[in-house]
Amino acid sequence: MPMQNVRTTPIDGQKPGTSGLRKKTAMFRRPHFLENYVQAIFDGIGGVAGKTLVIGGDGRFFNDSAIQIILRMASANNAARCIVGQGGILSTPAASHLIRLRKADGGLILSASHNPGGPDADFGLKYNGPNGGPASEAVTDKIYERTKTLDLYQITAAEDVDLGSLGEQSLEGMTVEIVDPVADYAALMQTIVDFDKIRALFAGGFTMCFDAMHAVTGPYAHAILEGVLGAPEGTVINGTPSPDFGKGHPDPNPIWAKTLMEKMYSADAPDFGAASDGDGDRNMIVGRGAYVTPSDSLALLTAKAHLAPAYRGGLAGVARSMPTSRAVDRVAESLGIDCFETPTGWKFFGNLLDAGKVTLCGEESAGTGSDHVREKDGLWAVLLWLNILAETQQSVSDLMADLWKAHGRCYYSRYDYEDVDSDKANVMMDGLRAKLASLAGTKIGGITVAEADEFAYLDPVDGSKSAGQGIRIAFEGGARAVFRLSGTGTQGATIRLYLEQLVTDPDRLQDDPEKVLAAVRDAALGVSDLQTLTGRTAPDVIT
Ligand code: VG1
Ligand code: CO
Repeated sequence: MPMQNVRTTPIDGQKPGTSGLRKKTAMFRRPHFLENYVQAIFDGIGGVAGKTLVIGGDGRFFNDSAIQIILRMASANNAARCIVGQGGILSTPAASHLIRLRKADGGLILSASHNPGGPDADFGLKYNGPNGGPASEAVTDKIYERTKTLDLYQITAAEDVDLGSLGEQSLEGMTVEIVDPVADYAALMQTIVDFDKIRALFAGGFTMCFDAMHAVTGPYAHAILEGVLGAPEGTVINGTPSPDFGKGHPDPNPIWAKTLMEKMYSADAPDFGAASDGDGDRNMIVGRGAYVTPSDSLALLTAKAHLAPAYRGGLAGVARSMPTSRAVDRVAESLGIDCFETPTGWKFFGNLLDAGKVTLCGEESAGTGSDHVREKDGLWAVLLWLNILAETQQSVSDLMADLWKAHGRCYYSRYDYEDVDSDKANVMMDGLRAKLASLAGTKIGGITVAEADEFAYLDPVDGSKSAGQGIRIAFEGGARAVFRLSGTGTQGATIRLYLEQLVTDPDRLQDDPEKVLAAVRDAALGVSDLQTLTGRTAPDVIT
């Protein structure tokens, strides 16, 4: 039956960013927009004839309709099989795992992650390769090139697939297999962390609050934390995925996960708090009255991972994205293992993980992961923390205090200036770029620049190069400022300013981050002229 070739014309602006293509939902719903992009993915990876694809998303508005379109296109392009999460749901790490487990040829993940969802909010689509990880730049470049020449896409005119029924169905000769989105992922987690230890922890009265932020981790957290691990019912809050995330912003940071933060800083705070984002790949960790920055969380997990069964033999190495604080570098050094610095975005960790050079990796944006999948993994990070808490019987704040005592503390903060006029943002970045060569040795506000450059990455595995990955200015005395433009926004430009100050003085390990970072903040604003050039006197979000 009816396979249609639909004539189309190239659509501008289909260039994948840090993590796939993200646009306003309304844009994705325009005639041919989704179809063009999906056909460009299929063509860009050399066609899907005879291939197996994993498909699922974070359940946001348009998730299910988009999946129906993708399935009809996969069928028309002669794919052999599509494995789809029931109800169209798969968290990003669960999708990555399924691709690997089922030896699929790749997968399509429908999500705009931490961006809000709904008809007036954001939507996104990302292709992951056979290793389960986000496509490399070489592949996304091919996909983008194809979007510029596309004049035809293929789609069948079949009925909708029933996404609710587990098992196999046929769509014009292609097999559609609907699977439980949680089962395989939960089984994988049991092979990594010590479930018995964590079960005993909860049985002993340990309390926790996990905020799923109305997003995809709800079903996973209910099943694993409250189901298998025996945490009391009510441990998981906001645990039912909704198409607009309860009209919230599913971004696990102290600003957007305000309810959880208030709880954790109240008199009857539980022992442990955590949150995850829209598609389940990010995590926020907070102890009783003790927020842990994602950079510090990566450092702590690196120091203590050996307490979990999967990492008992030690870590091959670790990696962090460039703007992530250098706390993990110090832990890696003390362990005698390599620490790699990569550009922002999980796609740059894939080669290092595949080559066995690193076991753990992470980003300042609340992403942590390991070689168990090829995506960052929110719930995994929470489970690894639980394993460590169970083994050490220490509180979160004591664990952090010990870490800082041993390695010094990297005070850290990120300022986001959102929806800035793109031209103005570029003028600021260009201005900084022009100054870089002459900055070393100059004194800005009371601190002296040690070195300044624009980060470029040479992949040690395949030799590929990625230039223009952010401007970094290191100061004498352990401060650093990084500037980059976001690659996930859907409106204007977002300037990210990352601030860091290393303190090793044992008497200054419990200070107010804002005060400690004041000097480097002033220096960064001074050298970039950010406020004058963009007209912004304050960031929209500070995390
Ligand atoms: C942001 C973060 C980056 C992360 C990316 C995708 O990118 O800074 O660390 O990998 O989002 O995360 P950018 O280009 O906006 O800074 V997610 O959870 O949106 O898949
Ligand atoms: Co995400």
